[in-house]
Amino acid sequence: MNDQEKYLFDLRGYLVVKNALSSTQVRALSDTFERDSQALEAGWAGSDRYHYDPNSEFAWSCSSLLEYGGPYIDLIDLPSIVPYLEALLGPHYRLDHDYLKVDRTGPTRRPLYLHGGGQGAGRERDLVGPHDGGQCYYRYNNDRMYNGLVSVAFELKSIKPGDGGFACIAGSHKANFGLPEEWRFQESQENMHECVDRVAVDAGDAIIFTEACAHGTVPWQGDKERWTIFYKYCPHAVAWAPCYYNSDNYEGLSERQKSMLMPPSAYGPHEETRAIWARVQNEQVELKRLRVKERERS
Ligand SMILES: O=C(O)CCC(=O)C(=O)O
Repeated sequence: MNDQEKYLFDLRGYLVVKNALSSTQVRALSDTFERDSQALEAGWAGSDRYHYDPNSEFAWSCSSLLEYGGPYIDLIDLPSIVPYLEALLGPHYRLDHDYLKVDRTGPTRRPLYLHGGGQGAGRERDLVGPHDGGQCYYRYNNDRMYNGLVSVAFELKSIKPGDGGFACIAGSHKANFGLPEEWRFQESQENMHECVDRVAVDAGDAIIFTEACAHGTVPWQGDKERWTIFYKYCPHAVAWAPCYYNSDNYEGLSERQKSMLMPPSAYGPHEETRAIWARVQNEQVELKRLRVKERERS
């Protein structure tokens, strides 16, 4: 992350990384999603943080884009994004949750709902974390930036000005006053306040933003659809999703990717913590084995 990018991120709370994905990656990610007809129809895949299937075999493990494997595993620790995450979160951080959403016109079109907004300004009206105890922060000290939650939005299709998509109030990650409530919700683009920046990007670009910046989705009115993959990262000591990853559930992870999927703790990817979670994960394997046996018996 160069000095210009640091300046802009600190000033505005977001940054566009051009060509974060190659065209081959965009195609592979899109083709994989397209084959999942149920998710395509729903316009949604992955875990966010509320979607938990109580019939799931694994404790904590809500569905995740990582189950698609291949190009979705590569996104966890993507070389074009790593320098930004290191500058914004420090050398160690974890992937907290992921999802893919489709924005389209028609009855499923989402209204603008601005959320986030510096220094806990959103308070209980805030979607990011009404009980986060101030963890949705942005601050700068000791010559570096600190963030409670950083989102990487990978755009799989180009977004023209006026289509809709990501929007934010640039600079609001440092705001001291709460967002005026009358600007928070809008059903259509016409009534959005002019202080809301709309961000047009090309397929393969990534928008990196701090969740402390008041942000949301502009109601879609493009001719085509918007397909966006979100990977959300936080310091090791912080957790947003109530469901954690279990790295045993996914194939072909590097050691670094495994450490980024570890459940939260201030120790991070420390030897002791690894040992604790390795034991928990082994017990999950045993639990699964016993469940299958029980099912076969009954
Ligand atoms: O549609 C977008 O890019 C914004 C998504 C959003 O509001 C979020 O990730 O919290």
